[in-house]
Amino acid sequence: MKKRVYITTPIYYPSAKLHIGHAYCTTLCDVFARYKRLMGYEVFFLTGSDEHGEKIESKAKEANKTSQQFVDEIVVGFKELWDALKITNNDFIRTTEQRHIKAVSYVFSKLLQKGDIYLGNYEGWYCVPCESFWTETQTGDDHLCPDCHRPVEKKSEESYFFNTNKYLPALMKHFDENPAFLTPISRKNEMINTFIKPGLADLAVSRTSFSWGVPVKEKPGHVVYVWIDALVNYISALGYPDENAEKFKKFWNDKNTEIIHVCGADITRFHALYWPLFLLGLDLRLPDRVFVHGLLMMKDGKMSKSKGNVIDPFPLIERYGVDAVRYYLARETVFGSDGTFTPEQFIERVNVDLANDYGNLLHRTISMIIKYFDGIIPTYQGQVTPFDNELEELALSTIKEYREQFDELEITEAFISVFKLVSATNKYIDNTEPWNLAKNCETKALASAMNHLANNLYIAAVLLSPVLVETTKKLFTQLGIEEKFLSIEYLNKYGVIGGQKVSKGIPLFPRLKPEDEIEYIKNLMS
Ligand code: ME8
Repeated sequence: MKKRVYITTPIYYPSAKLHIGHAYCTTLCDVFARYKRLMGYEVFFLTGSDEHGEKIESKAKEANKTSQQFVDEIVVGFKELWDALKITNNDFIRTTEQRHIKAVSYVFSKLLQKGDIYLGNYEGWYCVPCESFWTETQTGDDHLCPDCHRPVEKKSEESYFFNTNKYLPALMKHFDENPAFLTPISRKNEMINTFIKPGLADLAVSRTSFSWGVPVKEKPGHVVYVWIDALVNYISALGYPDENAEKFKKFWNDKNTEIIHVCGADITRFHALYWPLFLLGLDLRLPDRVFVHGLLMMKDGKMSKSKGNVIDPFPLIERYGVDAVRYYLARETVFGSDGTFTPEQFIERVNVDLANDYGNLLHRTISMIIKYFDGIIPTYQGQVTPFDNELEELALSTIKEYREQFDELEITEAFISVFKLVSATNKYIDNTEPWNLAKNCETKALASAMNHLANNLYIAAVLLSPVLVETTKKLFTQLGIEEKFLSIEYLNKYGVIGGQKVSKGIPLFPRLKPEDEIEYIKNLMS
């Protein structure tokens, strides 16, 4: 069993402000990182910015700024967003940092010396926004980029290429031997059918048409093309090329570390094919998993500035709180599938799950404990009411299921499991009818009911803590539970909570008025 995890997000382009799609990926990785820490793992969680390339160079010119000034300003906004979303990354790598530039130069030279990179001439169809060359067949008769569907232009330039065929058999073997390497499985099939079967093209790895990049020291005029530059962040952040660097030894070279790259479906082939090929060229270990998440769309299709349907996460966080936004992102769209952002679903998710099911359960429980037991949670007495056994079994099986799902990155499913437990706990109130137990002076059964409610709320709160980073503390405070109980070790046995003094607090999630809030969110789209 691996006890360390290295998890990465893509490093985003600072060509514009980040939107809800970027927030989606980073939040889900953060939720996973927090889950693993909760389970006692040592985690290194990395995100960053991919700052070189033609697009940034031209955007900076348009804005009358140097490329460095331009990216510096935008990256401040990245970091502010991650702070607002309470992202717990252990490092933030910028590709313009010296530590990264040094690694990229080293990688390029090493692959060149080994003969894995050769000088050639590139002719192809180029998409400037995606910074990708495409073949004739891929762009079709209309010559449109297969990814973003914008027109591509014919380009020819001297370029270095990475020889993909040399390591392809080794990569295919890795695919065969590690079925979980690329998931969801549909992505693996897509890679094999779209890229491997027709023959994987050698990848252009240098450019002469712009200068905002890491210079190829062996050939003045060439800069390292964006994908070697970008992907190397995953090791430069750990100290590579110094293979004795503490972090590199611990989080890359040690087999006890599970290495997980998360990326969107738009960049699967770079992570699942080219990156492992580069690593094989560098004689480095391959990652354990590449997990591909789907893209968040808007009702009218892809998010884009020109359509005016981009959602900025900041005002959402400000108005609804960080936990509502994090929960919506983790719960609404199955991690691994495409999803659609709608204001209606956002409000419904917050109202139904968080305000009604979860928040209300806490409110009802606390009110009853105050009313019937002067605010002290009765201690656990085993199974007393006819409904206790079933509820306990469900709680314990939920913990198990949740862990299995989370370990497989089935994050949405894991939270669905927790909310089934929350619903069953609400149902337990209807079944046990505490008000009748009180009326009939069935004190032992009433105490047991209150204890089970408190214990189930506690379990749900611990399981939700990777996503609800502020609410969990509020719930603990209202139930009088000490912070040390926010740990997986207390979840092995049912009934640890009891004897605490509860206190009434403000509702965890106020109920939102759908019409007003839907209008508010619609006005945020720009
Ligand atoms: O591709 N829905 O950067 P990028 C969900 N620099 N996720 C989305 C999304 C959406 N609508 N839009 C973007 C790059 N993303 C390169 C990466 S990595 C070595 C280099 C997320 O700024 C998703 O994770 O275009 C996607 O893969 C990534 O942002 C692309 O970010």
